[in-house]
Amino acid sequence: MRATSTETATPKLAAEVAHIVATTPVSDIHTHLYDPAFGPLLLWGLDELLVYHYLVAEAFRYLDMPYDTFWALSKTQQADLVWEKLFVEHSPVSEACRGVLTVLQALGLDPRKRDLKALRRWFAKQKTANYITRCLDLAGVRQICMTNSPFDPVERPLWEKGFARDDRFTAALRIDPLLLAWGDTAPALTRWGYAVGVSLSGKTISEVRRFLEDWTRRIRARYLMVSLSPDFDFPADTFAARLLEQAVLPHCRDAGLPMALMFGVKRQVNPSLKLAGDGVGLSRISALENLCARFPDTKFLATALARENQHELCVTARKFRNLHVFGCWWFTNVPSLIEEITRMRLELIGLSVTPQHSDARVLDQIIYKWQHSRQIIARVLTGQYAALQRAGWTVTREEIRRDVRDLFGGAFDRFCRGS
Ligand code: RAT
Ligand code: ZN
Repeated sequence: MRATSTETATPKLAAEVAHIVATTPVSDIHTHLYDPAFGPLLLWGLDELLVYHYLVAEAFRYLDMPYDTFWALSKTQQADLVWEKLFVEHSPVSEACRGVLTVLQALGLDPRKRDLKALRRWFAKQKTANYITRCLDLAGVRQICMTNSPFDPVERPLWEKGFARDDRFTAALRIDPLLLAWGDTAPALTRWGYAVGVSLSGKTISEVRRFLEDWTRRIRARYLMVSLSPDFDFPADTFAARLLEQAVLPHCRDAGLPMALMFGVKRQVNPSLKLAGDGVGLSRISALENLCARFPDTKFLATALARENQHELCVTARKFRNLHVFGCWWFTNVPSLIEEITRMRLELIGLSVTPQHSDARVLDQIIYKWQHSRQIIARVLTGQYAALQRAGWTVTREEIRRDVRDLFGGAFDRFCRGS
């Protein structure tokens, strides 16, 4: 069998890259975590880790109770069941299960006795403020970008009231209801003082823009974002395409902010699973191509959920410098696919990419998501540098540092700044 590039790298090169990747702080550009000022919205701890929807979906493969019976249980009881099914009755080989163990190990806890109660006692003693710092340190994360929705009734009042920001937490303006459920959203905007009608008249469009301006300013958004279903198309005679074209993209251009498009989620293929019930489908990357071509002065961030969309997405990024590809999202956030996708991206678009985000919903998850991804990114990068060595090019330590800084937030920041 032919040796892979990583195997032919010198141990010194491999160790140097691994060290730099392990110690370069990362800016996590998409999470579902919250500034501590949001109190209970910032989830952390063992039970939250166990009832993560990635794990709940897996547990239901072994559970034989009705869905509603599970949902009627307390969080602790749900966590007990997930633990029993996924860690005790079977070995926890899936990525999401292994993640829990990586977190416990990094925190210095030993789960080998399978004693959930003892582990819970340790978590009960932690204080939020210290714990946040501990998780960020262990994960090597310097900044966390939240996902912030003005349409969320729990989140919205705090933004309206205002609070002292923790500067480790930045914001992104999530607008799925605006683009994907306009019929329900228009009345809400009217209630909040924006004079919109259901048909997209000139007045309605300028009021939607005013809404976007207000919220962009209020939360200090770094970008705007939406997750799209596989059938999203552009141009198209849909509210999503028309609102994007007439209101959202002009706003992004004028505010100098990117629009993040996350392609390929099939919402609620199994509603009984609630948050765990979404699936994946193949998207039309041609829609993104059309957007990038039609709006050359607007910046787009994009990721895709389907493995089969990844190559076309990279090729699109080669054609449009107003497009920045990011992350191995959700179902692609497993080692085999991260490795394949990251290598393909480096081979096709070099270092002008942000290879990973965590998508963490529970603070502690940043520890495993980044530890696991860092190992793979280091391996892929080492392989690329080894191939350069064979072509007669050597990279200096400072150049490796520069490259890794770019992958871990530098290229993203530059893209957002437009320089
Ligand atoms: O990764 C997830 O937790 C998903 O449920 C989604 O939130 C997805 O990441 C999204 O942002 O739509
Ligand atoms: Zn997400």
